[in-house]
Amino acid sequence: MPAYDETNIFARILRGEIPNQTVLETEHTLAFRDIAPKAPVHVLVIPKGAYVSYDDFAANASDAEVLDFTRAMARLTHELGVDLDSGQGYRVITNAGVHGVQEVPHFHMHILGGRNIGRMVD
Ligand code: D5M
Repeated sequence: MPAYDETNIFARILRGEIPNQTVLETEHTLAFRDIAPKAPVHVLVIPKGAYVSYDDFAANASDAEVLDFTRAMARLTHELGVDLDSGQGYRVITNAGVHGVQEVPHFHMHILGGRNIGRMVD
């Protein structure tokens, strides 16, 4: 696992050094609008802890952090109006490392919705 880079942009957001459009904040989780949205709904969900990737988070975060993050995701899909009860639906993705083309080395999930996201093809 690469060392966590404290200078990455999401670490700076968490430290309050740069602004963000917060959608939800809980004890261990922050969700904010993506700066370059790929869909009408495009929200990034990050743990407040210093984790590089999904595998880092899943292996090393506390149960409380994992539960808080997971429940925040479900709350967000509902509050953003894209959960299955809305009749719409959404896509959740995370990019990791070189092949995943991860730009920001702080674990994050993308929630995409508000239109048909299409098939996952290259
Ligand atoms: O992509 C990282 C995502 O983070 C990409 O969709 C742009 C977004 N981004 C980058 N900087 C910001 C700021 N300052 N606010 C909000 N969103 C931002 P990935 O390839 O998943 O690492």
